[in-house]
Amino acid sequence: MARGSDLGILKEKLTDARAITVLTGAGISADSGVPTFRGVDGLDGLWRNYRSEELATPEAFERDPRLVWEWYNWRRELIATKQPNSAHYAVAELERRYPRFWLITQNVDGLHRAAGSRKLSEIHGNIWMVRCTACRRIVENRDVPIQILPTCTDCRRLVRPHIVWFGESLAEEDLHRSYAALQSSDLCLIIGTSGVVYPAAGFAAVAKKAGAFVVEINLDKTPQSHFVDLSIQGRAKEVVPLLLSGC
Ligand code: BV8
Ligand code: ZN
Repeated sequence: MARGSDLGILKEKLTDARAITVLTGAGISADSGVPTFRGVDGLDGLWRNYRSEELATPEAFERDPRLVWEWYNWRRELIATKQPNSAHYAVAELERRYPRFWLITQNVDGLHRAAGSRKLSEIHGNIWMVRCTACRRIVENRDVPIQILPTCTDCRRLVRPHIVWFGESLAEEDLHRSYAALQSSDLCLIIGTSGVVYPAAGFAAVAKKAGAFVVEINLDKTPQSHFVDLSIQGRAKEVVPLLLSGC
């Protein structure tokens, strides 16, 4: 559980902070019942024993778009019944309290937006958005279940999830916005991520190099725990709301 002294240090940093950047991963949505990727109850292996790195690739979609859509449909059905938790709401509240604030999330579940966050980059996309494989038209689609090989409302060609797959680059705008925030913040909070997938796994180093005080809030230690200025172990829904009192 989070040590009082660590929380004390973090609250001090929050009091002095002028610009805050938050990076989140699947761990912040775990308390809402959304499976994380790795870890015992992780996504990997949960659906027909496939690992996300096998299905979340352009090659897998090329090979078998029906299989990939069945997997995303299964995740959409799972996420559709989930609500943001107190950690998502606390992050949205930090956005209201700090004029210079940006949220970078790796999560495609849309729960940050549902909690009221607006100053955010969903760097790996959003599971409720689809993109046409022909005319690249991007539209919101909240059908549950979704038609298994959904087509474009414009040109009727096959659409794909508007999500960044392994081997695909992030959107230039998201990369630019994320680096600008990381390089201009004096406090960076890294919440619920195992720090394995790049380029997001390199963001803590970017913030630290720019002089930010970097704090990790995570259930378990991560490859970054030795690197950050403060590593707090605990559940996001318990620790993150504590940051609001006294700052
Ligand atoms: C790219 C959308 C240019 C899909 C995702 C450098 C070195 C090595 C490899 C690479 C590299 N650069 C690029 C690569 C390749 C690759 C990569 O990083 N591979 C990894 C596996 C080594 N990266 C890419 O392909 C990226 N593109 O770089 O393009 C390029 C291309 C090719 C080659 C060079 C350059 C694109 C990556 C994006 C892929 N898409 N998601 C979908 O969701 O369907 S990634 C996906 O996995 C998530 O978005 C997230 O990013 C990642 C999962 O990580 P986490 O969110 O952290 O989740 P995880 O389960 O791992 O951990 C949860 C943590 O929470 C745990 O620590 C746990 O302890 C904690 N926790 C659990 N419960 C709680 C909690 N904490 C608090 N409270 C709780 N209750
Ligand atoms: Zn189209």
